[in-house]
Amino acid sequence: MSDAPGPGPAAAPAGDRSEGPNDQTHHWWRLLTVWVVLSAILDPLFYFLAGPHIPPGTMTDTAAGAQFDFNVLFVIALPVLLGVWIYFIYAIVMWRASRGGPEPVGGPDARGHLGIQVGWILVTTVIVLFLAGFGTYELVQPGGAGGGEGSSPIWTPTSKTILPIQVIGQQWKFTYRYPTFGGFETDQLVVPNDTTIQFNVTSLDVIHSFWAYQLGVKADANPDYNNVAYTTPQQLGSFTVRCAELCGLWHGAMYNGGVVVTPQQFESWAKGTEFQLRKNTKLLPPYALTYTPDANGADGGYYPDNVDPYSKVETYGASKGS
Ligand SMILES: [Cu+2]
Repeated sequence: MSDAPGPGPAAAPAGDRSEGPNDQTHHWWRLLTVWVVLSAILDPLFYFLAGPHIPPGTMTDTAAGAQFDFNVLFVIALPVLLGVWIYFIYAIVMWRASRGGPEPVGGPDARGHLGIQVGWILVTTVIVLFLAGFGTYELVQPGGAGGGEGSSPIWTPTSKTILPIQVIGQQWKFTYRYPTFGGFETDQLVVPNDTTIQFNVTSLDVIHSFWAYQLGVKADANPDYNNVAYTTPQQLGSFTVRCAELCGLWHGAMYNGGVVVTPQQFESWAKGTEFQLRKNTKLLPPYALTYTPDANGADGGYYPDNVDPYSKVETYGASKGS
């Protein structure tokens, strides 16, 4: 930035009274110094003071990943923001028209400066390309980073033991089925710590979105579709689940909570609930990755039931039998 061309007579800022026309490069050095010093102070301040509190927290590996990614983006964005603001404020203070003085005029430099143009393009290109690479790596490396990856994920976690939990969106609640525990269904979401979870997200009616905020998991819930998202809890505690897709009248009330418990607590909860709900589980459709929408709606929804006589024909337009 110090290679500013020699000042011509018209290049001297008209409003600058304190310095002669030969001091142009001083502006750059001053701006550069303020920018470097402020960036060097504010970046670490943000990263170490605010960074650990940035949502969604660190309850799972994917949440921690999202927090880290946000902080990296912010640390890179802050100097850019500072550069614009510092120059803006400096220009207003230094080069404003003086009262009753001559109008400020743009000199030759105002029309183009090769160094600044090349530098600006180079720096922004490097930043954007770096972030594209960084973002891609951060998405792939943790097995989809908590996002829904579709029914056949290409980025899978390395963990050998994976607990599948089915998330069923429906107007207007989420229920959860645990296929490795007899396929019982409950509206309680309990997940074990230190265990890789495979959420199989689907819907019985319209499109919903399973957003387990503190888990750093968000996956669309579509009828007739199994959307897979992975995460691994690393902290005990409670979290919230919200529907993040406008899904009808009570969309705003479609939320509940869940808990991360120890693997031992989970094991006893799951076995206990499996036993407790065993009669209900028999009435449910067999566990499947998706459930065919059933127009009969005998259960207040499209969940195909295998006990209701009206629901044997699971197609739209099915009529009541004789
Ligand atoms: Cu919903």
